[in-house]
Amino acid sequence: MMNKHTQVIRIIMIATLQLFALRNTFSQATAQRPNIIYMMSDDHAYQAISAYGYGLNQTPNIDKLAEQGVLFKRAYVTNSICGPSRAVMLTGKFSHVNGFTDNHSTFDGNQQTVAKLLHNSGYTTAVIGKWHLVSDPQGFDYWNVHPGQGDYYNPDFIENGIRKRVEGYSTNLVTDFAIKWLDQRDKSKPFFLIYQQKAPHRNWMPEPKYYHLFDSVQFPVPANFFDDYSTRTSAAREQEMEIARHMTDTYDLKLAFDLPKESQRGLNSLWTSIYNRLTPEEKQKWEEAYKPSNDAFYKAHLSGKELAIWKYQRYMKDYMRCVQSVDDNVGRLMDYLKANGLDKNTIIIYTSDQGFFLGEHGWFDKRWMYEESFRTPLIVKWPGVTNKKVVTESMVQNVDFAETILEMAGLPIPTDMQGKSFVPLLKGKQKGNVHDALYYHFYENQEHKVAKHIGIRTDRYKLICFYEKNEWELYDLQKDKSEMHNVYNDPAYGKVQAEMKQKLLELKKQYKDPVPEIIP
Ligand code: SGN
Ligand code: CA
Repeated sequence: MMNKHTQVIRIIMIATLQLFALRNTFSQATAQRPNIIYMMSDDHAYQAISAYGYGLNQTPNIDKLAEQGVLFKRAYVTNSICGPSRAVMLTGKFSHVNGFTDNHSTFDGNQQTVAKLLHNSGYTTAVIGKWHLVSDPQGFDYWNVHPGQGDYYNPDFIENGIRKRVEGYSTNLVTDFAIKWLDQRDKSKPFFLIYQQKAPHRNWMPEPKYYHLFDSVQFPVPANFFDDYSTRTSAAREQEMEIARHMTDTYDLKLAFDLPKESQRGLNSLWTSIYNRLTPEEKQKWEEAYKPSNDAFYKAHLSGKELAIWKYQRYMKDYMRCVQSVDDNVGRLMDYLKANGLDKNTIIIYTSDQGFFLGEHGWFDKRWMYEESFRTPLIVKWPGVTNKKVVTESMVQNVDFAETILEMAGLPIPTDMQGKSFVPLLKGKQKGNVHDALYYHFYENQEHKVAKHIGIRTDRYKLICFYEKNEWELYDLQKDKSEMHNVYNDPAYGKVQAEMKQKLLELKKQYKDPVPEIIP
C-alpha cells in the first residue's frame, strides 16, 4: 500500500506528464496549421489582372499566385462597396446582419469575427493598410491602418491606436509594415495577416516611378462606353459616375490648378488638400510628369466624344499605374515569404473589396449589381493543396470567405455564419457551383446616385429590383453579357421572370433580410 505522500507525488507526476503531452500535441497541431495572408486591394477590377485575360496590363506577381492556385471567374460580393464588403468578410454575414450596410455605418467590433476566432484558437493576428470600418480593429495582436480612405502620398496611419503621418507611398508602406510585423511576430504561433491596400482607389495617384508607364499606350475603349442607358430602367440614367460627365478636372483628371473657374467642378478643395501632402520636391516631379500631356490637351481643344475618350485614357493610365505598384508589392511580400521559409505553409488569398468599372457603360466606380462591380477578383494559392493553375466558374461570394478561412485553419464554422466554406472546391473535391443563386443588396444611394437595389443571379439570369422606385431589370447573361438589354416584362421571359422572383423571395427569407417588403 502506497502512503498518502507517495500517492500525491504520483498524481502530480502523472498530471505533469499529461500536461506536457497535451502541450506537445497542441504545439504540433499549431505548427502544422497554415499561415494565412488575406490580401485585399481597394477597387481592383478583375479586368486589371492579366491572369484574367483582358490584355489591358501586366500583373506578373498576382499572376504567379494564379499559376499555383485557383482563379475564380465568378466570385461576387454581397454589397458592392468598401466598408460593407470588409464587414461581410470579417463576419461571414450579410450587411443587414452584421449591421454595416453602407460607408456611413460604424462596425460593431464587439461581434464575432474570423480574426477573433483565429486569435482565440492560437493564431497571431494583424491587420495592416486600409480598414474603413470606423471603430478600432478588434481581435488583432497588431493593427496599423489608414484612417478612413487613407492617402497615397505621405499618408497617416493609426498604429495600435496612435495616429501618425508616415513619409512614403501608401502601397509600399503597407508592405513595409507587413514585412516588419512578420519579422517581429510571435513565431511560436501560426499567423493570420490581413493586408489591405488603399490602391487603386480613387483618385488614382501613381508613384513617381510609374508616372510615364503607359504613356504611349491607348487603352481600347469598351464597346458600351457611349451607353445611353435607353434600354434599361431610370436607375441607370440617374447615376453620377460617368467618366465623361462626372469626373473632376483636378481631383480625377490631374489637370492644372489654374483652369478657368467655369471648368472647375467640385472636389477641387479636396484635391488641394491631397496635393499638399506632397513635399515640394514631389510636387515638382508631379508637375513635370503631367505638364507635357496637359499642355497638349489644352492645345487640342477637344470636345464631345473625343474629350470623353481623352478622359478615359487619362483615367485608365493613372488607374493602371496604381495597380502596377500593387502588383510589385505582392511580389515583395511573396519574396519575403520565400526568403524566410514561409512560402510552403502560407495560404494566400488575393481579392478586392469589389469590382470596378473601367469604362464599361461609360463608368468609373462600382455599387451596381451589374457584372463589373458585382464580380470581384479572387485567387487562392494553398501550398500542398492547389499546386497548379485551376480556373473555376463556380459561383462563390465574399460571405463565404470567413467560413473558408476557418476551415483552412481546421476550426469549426459557427452556425450563425451565413456563407459556405469553399475548401472542398479548393481541394478539387467539389465541382459545380458553391451557390446556385447569389443574393445582393446595395443600400447607399448617396454619392454617385446609384439607387438602392436587391437582386439575385443564377448561372444564366440576373434579376434586379430598384425597390424604392419599384423598377425591375432582368438579364439573360448568356445572350447579353454586357447587360445592355433589360428583358423584364418581355413575354418570351415570362416563365424565367416568375421563377427568378420566387427565388429572390426565397433567398431574402433564407438570409433573413427584412428590408424591403417586396410584393411578388
Ligand atoms: C469616396 C469616393 C467615391 C467612392 C467612395 C466609396 N469619392 O467617397 O468615388 O465611390 O469613396 O469608395 S472621393 O471624392 O472621396 O474620392 S469605397 O471603395 O471606399 O467604398
Ligand atoms: Ca472599394
